[in-house]
Amino acid sequence: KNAVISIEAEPYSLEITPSKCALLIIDMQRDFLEPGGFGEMLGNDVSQLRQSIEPNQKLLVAWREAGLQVLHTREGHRPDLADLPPAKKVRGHGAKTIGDTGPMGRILIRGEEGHDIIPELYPLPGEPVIDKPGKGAFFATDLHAILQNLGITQLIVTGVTTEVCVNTTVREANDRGYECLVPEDCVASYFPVFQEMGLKMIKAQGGIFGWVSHSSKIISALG
Ligand code: TIU
Repeated sequence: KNAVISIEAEPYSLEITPSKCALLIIDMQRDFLEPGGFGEMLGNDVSQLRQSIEPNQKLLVAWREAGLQVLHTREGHRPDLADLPPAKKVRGHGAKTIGDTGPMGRILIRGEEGHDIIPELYPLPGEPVIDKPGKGAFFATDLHAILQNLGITQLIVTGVTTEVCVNTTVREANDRGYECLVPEDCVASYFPVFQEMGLKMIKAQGGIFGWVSHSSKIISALG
């Protein structure tokens, strides 16, 4: 776990120390990935996101088998909505917005069915779950403190959506000194063009925010 391994990536290979590298799975929640949730209510096609489930499962299994650190995040708010900015509550102008009751309970509210992580990627006891009110996983959460306590300096960031919560989190992490690698098959967007551009933005300019790779490259490097 302390031996450095090289993962083939763009714009160039990333050397990781597995004991210092965590798998951070962003917002693989029923509200984003299942019919009847928040994502579909916003007018999106959830099948675009569902393509990332199987690659995430394979990577998660390999990462757990190697005995490495896994963390999960969930976007959502307090049942009393006290942490929901009014500007976010009204966003989208839909008939229903965050906090209203949908087919999977109150939309994006902690403790509701739709807010929870999909069964395919459900956290194991002992894997930290970070509840976040915003798009970035560092804003108003204890993620940075937890990563520091664990001695983590590198992140494999997966989840949804590529251009929103994944990109925001990668930028936040990069500014805090973490090296971030994004496996392209383990992130997804409702919009194919945003998927493509969201990944290009990360790796452009010599890896301005991080590295882009594929789950198969990570799994083979774990060997
Ligand atoms: N997790 C996340 O990306 N939250 C979003 O609201 N994403 C959308 O793309 N809507």
